[in-house]
Amino acid sequence: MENKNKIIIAVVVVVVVAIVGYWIATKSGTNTAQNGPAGDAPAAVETPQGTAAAPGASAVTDEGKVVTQSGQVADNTAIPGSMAAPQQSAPITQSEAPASSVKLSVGNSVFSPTDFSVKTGSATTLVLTSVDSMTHVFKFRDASLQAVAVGIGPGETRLITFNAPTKSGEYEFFCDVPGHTARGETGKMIVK
Ligand SMILES: [Cu+2]
Repeated sequence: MENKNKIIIAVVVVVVVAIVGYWIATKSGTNTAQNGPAGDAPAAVETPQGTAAAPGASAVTDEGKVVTQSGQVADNTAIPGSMAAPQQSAPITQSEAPASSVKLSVGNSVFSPTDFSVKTGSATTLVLTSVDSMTHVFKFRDASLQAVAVGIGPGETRLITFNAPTKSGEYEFFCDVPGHTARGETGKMIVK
């Protein structure tokens, strides 16, 4: 008789643990669905100057110009990260990137794709993702684009919106982390 009671208690405990476990799993599943990778909504934010593709990034005006927080046209020759420069965004998920953006991944000694094309003078959003366990720093070789720089930590995605050059041509980009360019992290932007 005593053994039978012990068995019943054990069964009840197992059932309660299973129900609580299922409830916690369901609850966290709901939270993931609310914030998570399945959420394809762009991270775009409205600012007084215009629309930014993600929090922290420079806004684009209704006229299609990338501007600073004070409303000046962003200066591609400014010191990276300075007030006059186009700003990189806070970290985002890849699915939060705008559909019209140029998406680049970097890792394992290569950019993918290695080149991309943009229209002269257009407001261009570049989305950079680190796909390995390293930090990478995207930069252009030409001084006319020195302000367009994005640093991403391991596995991180960030974007930058800038005014593409008005002069057509090829603009080389590279990873500025020591040793990464030599290993093959380079590519080119074709402006036409
Ligand atoms: Cu790198």
